[in-house]
Amino acid sequence: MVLKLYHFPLSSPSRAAYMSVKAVGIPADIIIVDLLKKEQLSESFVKINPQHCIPTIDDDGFVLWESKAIACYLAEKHGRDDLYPKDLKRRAVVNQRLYYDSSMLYPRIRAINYPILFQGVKEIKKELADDLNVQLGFLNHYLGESKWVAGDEMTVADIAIAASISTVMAVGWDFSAFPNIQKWFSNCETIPGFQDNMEGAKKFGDAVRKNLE
Ligand SMILES: N[C@@H](CCC(=O)N[C@@H](CS)C(=O)NCC(=O)O)C(=O)O
Repeated sequence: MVLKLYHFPLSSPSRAAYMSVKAVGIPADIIIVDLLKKEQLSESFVKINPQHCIPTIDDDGFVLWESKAIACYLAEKHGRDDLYPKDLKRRAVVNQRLYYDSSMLYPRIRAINYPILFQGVKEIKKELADDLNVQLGFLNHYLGESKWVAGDEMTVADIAIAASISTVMAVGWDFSAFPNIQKWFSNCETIPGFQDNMEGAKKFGDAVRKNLE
């Protein structure tokens, strides 16, 4: 049975899972769950994923959510050691970058955008902007040491972080202090599915900027 990906293109983690599917190169049935219409709370979706979050995959009855877990599972299942290296230390660095995105970078992006999109907040608070810029500084530093975020090859860590950074770019963030991120991001255009990712990010960025007017 073909893989099912429950997806919403405005969501950065979901775009990361989408690009992972494309990068691994497997066919998939993309099922849109529109979060703006609260479709994730439908009885049928909650039955599939009681945590009702996207991205979620159904791989012939095996259901999994969390974008990074999905990316690693698919790369491992399809023998894509380039995307998720088998070598212990290389994999450890990929994992470190994935956890950095999960626990440091993406939460700062969400902390800025979620209140603007859903809670009527009309400004980006300086403390939140500073917090995000600190994390962007770390990413800029990693990218001064290697072409890709976890070494000289593109991995699932690049896919995850590219999805996050696409969102930040789309809201119109100032990246002038982060030249290594800018250079890396232009290389990310080679990630399969990257243009679709940018379209979703643009819709998200437009919605945020509209609410800031
Ligand atoms: N850590 C999760 C984050 C997933 C997540 O927060 N998904 C949000 C959209 S960005 C969602 O589905 N929200 C709807 C809900 O939780 O009801 C991942 O990387 O997949």
